[in-house]
Amino acid sequence: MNIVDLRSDTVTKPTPEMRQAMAQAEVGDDVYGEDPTINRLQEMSAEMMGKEAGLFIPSGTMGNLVAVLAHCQRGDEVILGSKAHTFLFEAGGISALGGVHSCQLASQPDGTLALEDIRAAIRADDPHYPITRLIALENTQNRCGGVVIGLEYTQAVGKLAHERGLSLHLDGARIFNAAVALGVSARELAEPVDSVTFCLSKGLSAPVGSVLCGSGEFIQRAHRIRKQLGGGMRQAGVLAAAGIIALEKMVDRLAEDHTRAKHLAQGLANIPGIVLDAGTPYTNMVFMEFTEETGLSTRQVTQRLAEQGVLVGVVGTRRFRLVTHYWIDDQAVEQAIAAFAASLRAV
Ligand code: TLP
Repeated sequence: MNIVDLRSDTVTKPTPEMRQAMAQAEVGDDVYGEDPTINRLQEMSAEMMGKEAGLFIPSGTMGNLVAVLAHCQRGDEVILGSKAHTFLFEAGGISALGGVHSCQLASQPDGTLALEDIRAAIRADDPHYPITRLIALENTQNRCGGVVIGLEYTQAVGKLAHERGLSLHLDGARIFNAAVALGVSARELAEPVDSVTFCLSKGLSAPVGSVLCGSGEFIQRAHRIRKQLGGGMRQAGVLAAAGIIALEKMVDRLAEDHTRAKHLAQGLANIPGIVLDAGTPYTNMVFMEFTEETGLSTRQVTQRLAEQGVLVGVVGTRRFRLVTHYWIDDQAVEQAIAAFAASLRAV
């Protein structure tokens, strides 16, 4: 049976071209800065993000952690969204490992933080308070539906941050999805921010890795922190080689994932018992619920879907996230729609 894995775009496996590049990659000891493939990936990444330098990091989670620790001292505060990945899904690393305090503002349905909320959250200079040091945004915003944050908004937050002497970090795990959806370059989207992480191992299909980009001085600090966290890798050029293919070949095709997500949503909308989130999909994620009237539990539905080869992400009671990616073709979309129709039919 063909398995249609819609749980996440993190499940993507490397393409044949990536596997070939990995096998042939020139490598060296990256802790000495001697891996030519990693150096090339970092240079390409910095160029694509419009920053001075880049740093290859094992995961998006570590990328955000390194960034926050490079911006903040212990006891400093980062302003972020209540639905930010760094707040929800990074195991509290910034607090546990960095002693960084978080100020969570309500993530708005469009993925933004209200500018007036940010303004009000910036602390006065008072010994009772932690020092506000950093603002963090996420684009696309995962838990707000994979929604795209516009350029003007990011510019407004950048302006506010810099006027108040703060830095702005962007969790751009899916910044290329945002760029493709908006028809702008990732460089433009990252222009207002001081640092940005993006993932090679999601929609871009590389097996491992993220890149953190920022000023030369910032990346130097980040380099030491990555080492402290045990993220200094040696001959990881075999991984970076796949990342280079990801950047060269896999960015523009993300539009196909967005189109397939739309087809998937259209097919699901016709099935009695399914309610799609308003506006979904914005990019490669479809968020949906099935109604209580179906008389089925979340577990029953996921089991029925799995029996038909369809794997979905459970994000709440009767609530799923379905993510399209390189390994989901038109036929997989049809298989998923048919499986939902069959699974939600009366018990
Ligand atoms: N997100 C994963 C899960 O952790 C939820 C997913 O399936 O979407 N930033 C954002 C916005 C992310 O969505 C993720 C992964 C990360 C950072 C972390 O990346 P990794 O998994 O490489 O640590």
